[in-house]
This record gives sequence, structure tokens and C-alpha cells, in this order.
Amino acid sequence: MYETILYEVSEGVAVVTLNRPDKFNAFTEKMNKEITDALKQAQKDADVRCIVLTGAGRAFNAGQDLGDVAGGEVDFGGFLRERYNPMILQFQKTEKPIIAAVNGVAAGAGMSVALACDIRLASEKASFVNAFVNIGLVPDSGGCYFLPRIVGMGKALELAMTGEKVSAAEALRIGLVNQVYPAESFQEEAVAYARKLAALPTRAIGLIKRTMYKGLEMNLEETLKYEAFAQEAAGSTEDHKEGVTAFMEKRAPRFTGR
Ligand code: T3D
Repeated sequence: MYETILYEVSEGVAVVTLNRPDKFNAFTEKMNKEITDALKQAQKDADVRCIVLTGAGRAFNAGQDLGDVAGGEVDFGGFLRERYNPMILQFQKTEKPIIAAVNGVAAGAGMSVALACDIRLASEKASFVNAFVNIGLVPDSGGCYFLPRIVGMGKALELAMTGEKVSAAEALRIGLVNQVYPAESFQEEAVAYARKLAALPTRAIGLIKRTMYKGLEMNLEETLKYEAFAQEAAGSTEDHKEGVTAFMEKRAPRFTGR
């Protein structure tokens, strides 16, 4: 069904694999659209309770396919508004946890996409390059929004202004990734992490995601109000009842995502 990505669902986890390994999985218009569609598909599917985004071959994603834009006049504003911005917004609209399983280099908009995911897991072979400045551009696809919020303004400016490569170990040190795993077992570790998330109360997790991101834009009073609204929704789920019942019965909860 998809041409530039693979989409597989198993045991509550949808794995979306960027699949242009010869081009370091660089973005084409089709891939932008297919990622957006895959996230929508995962959002609609009640069997999917966690999403993993990863890359085929050696790279995670090298940003825009520069072969598609080299030598031509590019309408940068239109390019971003029509292709990249809807894709990035879909990461936020998807009320399920999204893990970037960064198997190799994540550069340019590929790095931005990893930042737009909720959790970043890295292979020890992964690296991050805020490559925009290296071709005289500004971080886009949410890079200017997420990067300072994740690593702080000082580090964000350094990475964006120098365009230097950050290793997986350094990414862990500065809080750019949540975990680093050996390359040999990376895909299994990432899926195991995703399965754990998929077994948790999915609706509460969706509300946590929405409320935390909204909290970045609101003051304390507004956030408190939104938390009360979110708690009403979470408190009416079957998973909440199950969590309390399991606690009282001194057993492990069996969450169903409802
Ligand atoms: O018009 C616009 O550009 C607007 C859009 C903006 C969004 C953006 O994402 S802008 C940023 C675009 N991306 C880049 O500038 C990254 C360019 N690539 C690199 O800097 C390096 O390739 C990497 C740091 C990603 C990896 O370096 P390295 O040394 O590990 O590998 P390599 O040898 O440079 O690349 C391996 C292959 O992938 C190579 O192909 P070949 O020679 O083996 O046939 C290379 O050409 C290809 N490749 C890597 N990045 C891209 C790419 N092909 C097309 N587009 C790419 N972005």
C-alpha cells in the first residue's frame, strides 16, 4: 500500500520503517505524505497502542532528498507549508506514544522528525546532525520548537549554528535521547520498549501527551484547568478502574487501552 515506508502492526505496536536505504531514507514528497497517512492509520486502529518510527539500512533519515531540489528554484515556504508542516503536526495530533528508534544518522528534517517523537531511543551507531546550516538553511520541521525545549537553548543554538555531528553517547549525555542500546540488539530492544508502552493505559498516555505539550504554551493557571479536564477524561476510562481494582487486589493491572 505504501511505496516509501513499511508499515507493520504486531502485538499492539505499529512499526513504521522509512524505506529508501540507498538514499539514507531521505524525504521525498511521497514519503512526507505516507508518514502522515501512516500516523493517521495508527491513530484510528484501536489495536495500535504505540508507534515506532525507524529507518531501513544504515541511516535513520538524512532530511530532504537534496537530489530532488538541487539546481532548481525552490519555493521554500510552500514546500514546508504543504509537505513538512502537516507531517510534523500529525505527530502531535496522534494521541498514542511515538518512539523514534534512531538506528543511524538523523540529519536535517530527519533530526527534526526524531525530535517531534515523544521518546528517542538510539543505537550506539546513531548520530544527529542539525545539517540545515551546512547548506545555508534554518532548522525547520519543528526543529526550532523542539530542540531548545529538549536540550535547552544554549545547546540548541550550538547544534543549529555549527551543524556538527553529535554521537549517540553525547546525545544521551545532553538529554537528546532517552536510551542508547548496542547496535546488534537495537531493533529488538526498541520493539520491547514499545511493547511495554503499548501495555499501559493508552488513553491516559494520549492525554498525558496532549496536556504536557499544551502545558508548554500555557501559564500555570491554564495548565491546572487543562489537567482537571484531562483527568476527568482519564478518570472515566476502563483502564483507570482496572488500575485501582488491581491495586486493591494486590495484582498486576491488565490494561486494555479503553
Ligand atoms: O529545499 C530544501 O532543502 C528545503 C528542505 C529542508 C529540509 C531539510 O531536511 S534540509 C537538510 C537536508 N539534509 C542534509 O543537508 C543532509 C545531507 N547529508 C549529509 O550531511 C550526510 O550525508 C549525512 C550526515 C546524512 C551522512 O554522512 P555520511 O558521511 O555518513 O554519508 P554520505 O556518504 O554523506 O551519504 C551516504 C549516501 O546517502 C550518499 O549517497 P552515495 O554517494 O552513496 O550514492 C549520499 O549522497 C546520500 N545522501 C545523504 N544525505 C542525502 C543523500 N542523498 C540525498 N539527499 C540527502 N539529504
